Amino acid sequence: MRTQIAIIGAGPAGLALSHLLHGAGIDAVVLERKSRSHVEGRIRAGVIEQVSIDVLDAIGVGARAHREGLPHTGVALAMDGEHFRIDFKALTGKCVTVYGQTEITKDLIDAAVERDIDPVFEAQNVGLHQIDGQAPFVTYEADGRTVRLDCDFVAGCDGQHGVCRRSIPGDALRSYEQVYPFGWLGILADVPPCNDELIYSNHAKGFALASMRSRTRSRYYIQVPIEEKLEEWPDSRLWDELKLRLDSAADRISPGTALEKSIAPLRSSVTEPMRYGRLLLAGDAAHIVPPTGAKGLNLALGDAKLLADTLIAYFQSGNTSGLESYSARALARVWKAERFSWWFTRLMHRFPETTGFERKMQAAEMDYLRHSSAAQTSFAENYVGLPLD
Ligand code: FAS
Ligand code: PHB
Repeated sequence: MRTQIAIIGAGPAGLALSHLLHGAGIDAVVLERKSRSHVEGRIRAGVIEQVSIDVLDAIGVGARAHREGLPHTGVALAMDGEHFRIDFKALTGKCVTVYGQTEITKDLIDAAVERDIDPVFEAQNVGLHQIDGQAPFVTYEADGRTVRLDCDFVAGCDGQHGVCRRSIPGDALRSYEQVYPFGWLGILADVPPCNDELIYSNHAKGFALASMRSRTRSRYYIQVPIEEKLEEWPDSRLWDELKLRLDSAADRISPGTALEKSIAPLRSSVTEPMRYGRLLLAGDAAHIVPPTGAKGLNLALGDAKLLADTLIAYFQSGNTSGLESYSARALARVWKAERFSWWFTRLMHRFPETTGFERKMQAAEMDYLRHSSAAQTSFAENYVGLPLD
């Protein structure tokens, strides 16, 4: 078999890339190791930047996000019983949209099937070959057969635990990482949200976040020690803890049965460069952000757009300069999102080893943010999303 681009992974990065290339008449095959129902069932991000909505519209799959997504013009921050709102619409003219990654993935896959892009699900043991040469190929197993797929390029969109980044020789990579000493315990429940905008709270007992998926489905998170076990958190205990940490909205929190409950570790990590020969990385395959800044999904869609433009320029005009600068251009945006996510995580969480002085720094930073329009504008610019290029 032969294609122009072998795309590994049917997450937001891989699927968006396949549509953008399809729109430019470039042939691609998407290989995904999980089943379609597994990929469509995952509960992940929920806040989308305008830049990401623009990518979905460019692909022609943004209609449902516009119809069912909730535009948010601001966000509430709280610390030590004080809370205030940052109006990013007034400060930047832009807003974000609350629309689940689960729904985006369904929209991308439905449209892919309609357009005969047909991702290959349950493709096992994907292997990359000759990615440092002129004629790379990929092998995988499907329906008990081993398939060889020759291609011009491989797009590594297979997330943090994928095969692509691991296929690059260690001495060709530089990795940067910060692991946080806590995780996020998240709950999804069909109860009305306690507020019409997100609330980020830095409480003495730890961070808490009130988010949502719709006006009838809520998503909440609390900070827990990294070694915490899910079984230690029956729903009732979690709702009590949320009422404690989201004190400004406690009387509006309606408990309900968990549809999904999980603990996710928090990590910042970047792998450079995002290109190795004929392999180009995009999304979580190259970088991870803590979810505090809601940047993971948005970086994945941003990378997909940048990579698509790069490959389209190459195939349409033989222009290789985009290929040469792809990694630097993508990383320029990635590092800014990493910085914002790291800064916001440090501001809103209680670190076990925090000294009195560091706590005072958090309080002073929050007080400055509360009273400075310059600080709020910087926050808003980063939260609504920095331009692609
Ligand atoms: P993805 O991980 O989404 O997709 C990669 C795909 O590649 C997967 O479908 C995987 O099955 C496939 N794959 C992996 N290895 C393969 C192989 N060897 N062969 C074939 N296919 C392979 N962000 C937020 O902003 N807010 C959140 O609340 C939030 N929650 C998250 C919770 C979890 C548990 C995780 C992991 C991430 C969360 N994120 C969140 C970040 C998330 O949104 C990611 O940034 C986003 O999914 C990245 O998209 P992709 O780069 O496409 O990678
Ligand atoms: C979510 O709704 O899942 C969500 C929202 C904002 C974040 C992280 C997660 O910062």
